[in-house]
Amino acid sequence: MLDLSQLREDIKTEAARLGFNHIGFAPSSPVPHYQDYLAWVEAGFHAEMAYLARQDTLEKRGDPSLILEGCQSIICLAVSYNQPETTLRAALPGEGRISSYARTQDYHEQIMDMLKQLESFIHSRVGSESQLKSYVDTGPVLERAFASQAGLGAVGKNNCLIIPGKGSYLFLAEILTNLPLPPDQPFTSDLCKNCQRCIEACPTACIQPDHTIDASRCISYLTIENKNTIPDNLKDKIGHWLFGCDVCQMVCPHNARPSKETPSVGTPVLPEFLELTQLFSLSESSFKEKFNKTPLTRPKRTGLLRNAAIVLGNQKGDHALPIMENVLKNESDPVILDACGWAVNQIKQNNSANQDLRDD
Ligand code: B12
Ligand code: SF4
Ligand code: SF4
Repeated sequence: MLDLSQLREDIKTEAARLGFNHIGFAPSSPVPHYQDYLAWVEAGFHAEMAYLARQDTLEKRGDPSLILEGCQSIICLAVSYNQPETTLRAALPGEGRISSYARTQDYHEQIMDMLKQLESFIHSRVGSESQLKSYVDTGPVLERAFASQAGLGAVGKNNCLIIPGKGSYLFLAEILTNLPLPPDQPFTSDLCKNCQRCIEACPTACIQPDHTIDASRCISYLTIENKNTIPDNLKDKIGHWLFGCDVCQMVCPHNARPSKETPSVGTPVLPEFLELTQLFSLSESSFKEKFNKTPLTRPKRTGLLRNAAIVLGNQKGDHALPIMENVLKNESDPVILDACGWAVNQIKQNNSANQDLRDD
């Protein structure tokens, strides 16, 4: 007879050995906050991320047994990643900032390896007939809502899963299973109370009052997932963010003094701030080589150069002008051209405003 409580304890021990920092168990049904998710999609807040609104994935998000037949439990896991070193330093002229999660090698592969090892362990204990399905980020699963249901922590107003005393610089992952593992108590405390810091600090004011965000305005979306030009009214809000955005986490008091955990995703391979003008000399192949296996390949060369041009336009530094003008002459990609054209205008307008001041 299988002792499920003992199995649960053994899974916890093995998960910790593999490098998972937190673990909790949730029943797979009912799906927490599914109606909130549907309302979010209905409002169009998913922007161009069509996969989030596809009928088949909508249904799977609402019913994990459509992903794994007979699904009964979700083993929710969290892995800490490296926190920003210098919390509030702005980029120096010519530099762009990389969000903290993106500085190590791509987490998907690393965490999936850990999940596969945990799967093997469970199979070794209960036999291969038990059904297991692992995801990290890319599956049609409400990862934050389930992590909270499994007792890990609360979803803050900034929409991030926060673990008390540990903060929110965490990746989430899960294993769906047909094993009826005893669940944890859901996390019910409100960790935000009257705090509004993230809402006030968000550069694009995209944080909604209901623990969700309007992704179409979020800098993380605009600089990573968005394949097109960035709307002019949002370009200046990007500030110094070359890739992703950490503002709503950096201002969060739960990240002020979290007890640091050893990240299992390794040490950073990219700096916190990257020199921007050098990016414009990268060919497609040298771009791939330089950022190989890091998240910076996600927006491709086009997206990263678009972002770099916008940051340079925001900084209005004269030194970038000849480089931007050269790109305008030699580049054919409309997305890069749009961003460089805007940047050149920003720098020139700034120069003539300074000239006017000198003339006065
Ligand atoms: C699409 C996506 C994005 C989009 C949209 C983000 C968003 N906030 O909706 C964009 C590209 C903008 C994005 C950005 C980021 N992302 Co992202 N993203 C996802 C993805 C794939 C789906 C998220 C989603 O479904 N969004 C729709 C909203 C409505 O759902 P939700 O975020 O799950 O929110 C639910 C909870 O708020 C829940 N809820 C729970 N408790 C409570 C309590 C109350 C009172 C209420 C009302 C609701 C509520 O209700 C909502 C609906 O179910 C998940 C992976 C996954 N499969 O879940 C990663 C994920 C959320 N991203 C992650 C990360 C790390 C980031 C960034 C920090 C990266 C960066 N530095 O740039 C930013 C953070 C931006 C932010 N403030 O949320 C992590 C978050 C880890 C954490 N600690 O929360 C995840 C879980 C990936 C992972 N496996 O680690 N992301
Ligand atoms: S990631 Fe940046 S832009 Fe997106 S919600 Fe947070 S602060 Fe706002
Ligand atoms: S900054 Fe304040 S309101 Fe925002 S998530 Fe953190 S505690 Fe909650």
